[in-house]
Amino acid sequence: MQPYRERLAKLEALLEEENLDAILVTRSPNVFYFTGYRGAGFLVLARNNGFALLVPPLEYLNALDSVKENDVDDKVEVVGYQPYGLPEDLVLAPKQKVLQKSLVDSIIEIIGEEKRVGSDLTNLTLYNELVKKLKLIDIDKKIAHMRMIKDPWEIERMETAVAIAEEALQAAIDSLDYGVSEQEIAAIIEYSFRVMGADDHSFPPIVAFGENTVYPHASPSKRRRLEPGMPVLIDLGAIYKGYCSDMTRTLVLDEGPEGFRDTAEAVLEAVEEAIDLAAPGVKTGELDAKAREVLRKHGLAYYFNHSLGHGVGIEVHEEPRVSYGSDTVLEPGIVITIEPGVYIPGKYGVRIEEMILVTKKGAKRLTRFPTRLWL
Ligand SMILES: [Mn+2]
Repeated sequence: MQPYRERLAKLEALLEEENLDAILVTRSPNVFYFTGYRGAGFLVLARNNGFALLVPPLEYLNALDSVKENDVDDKVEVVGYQPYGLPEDLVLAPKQKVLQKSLVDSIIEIIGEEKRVGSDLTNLTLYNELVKKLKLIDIDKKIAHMRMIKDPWEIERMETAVAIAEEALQAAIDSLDYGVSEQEIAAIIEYSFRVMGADDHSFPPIVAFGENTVYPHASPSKRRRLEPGMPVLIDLGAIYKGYCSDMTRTLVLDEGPEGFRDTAEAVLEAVEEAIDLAAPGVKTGELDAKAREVLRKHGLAYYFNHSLGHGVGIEVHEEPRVSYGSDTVLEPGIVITIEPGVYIPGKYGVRIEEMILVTKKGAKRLTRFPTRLWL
């Protein structure tokens, strides 16, 4: 398996297609996608000059190890730059290549001036510097599109990230008891992630009790403690070898608040109908419309105040959007979440989030944890 050679070849192809002199990849999820390198630094592809991984001195050894481990050390040259006035004779590695220049000047040295450069640049300060010397062309969407279709090995990593999240969710549910705080449950999730081999969380876990469930992105509180009648909403995701999971469950330990059960059943119906519809050729906006249609039938669509879902991969939120009017056409290899929610102000919120993989035949669920967690 040599995934990174294939990906570097995709970047070379993009250089030709867009008639560019160079490509400058600045966002770390994109640098990771093309090289497997995780750390500060930019990937530069210059016509006639090949690939360079431009890194600050403290990442030099890490970058050297990474290109070797990912079998691209013959294609990608690790180049240091010296932004902080460190000693010129600084020793980073036996055969080091370090430019005694700032980041901007190092980029220009590799690429040259007045070139057509495709980039995913989002840093305004850096843009203002570079645009004086280069013609910059936005290729962020093109890279996002490459990342959208997952390779089988990426899906395997995401399946492991889901399995870790589901074990952590079980540990959290096992610890639920009247009197426990949201923050204590969040801590159990974080601990479980690390013990089970996750790199990290894909976002700080959301644990909400009672009225706190009406905030889709609630922060766990150390003061809010579980009381009888409160619903519990847990939204969590782990990162495994660079790939994210993301899932949500809403549950009750008792009957819950008035109307909770019917609302939860309606949300679950919206999940099921949207997943049933997902297949190659369907637009992501159609999935969102389907979930809204189900909730409207139950008189609950007013309370669904976010998108149905989003792509997941190296980032927990990435292309495609799965929202009102979005027109990305599903293809095999796309991984998205399906997460309708109903948030009734002053009362309670319910969200259920599944992760699905689009296959030739339809949708394959990556999440396996039971969804109906009420009486
Ligand atoms: Mn999500």
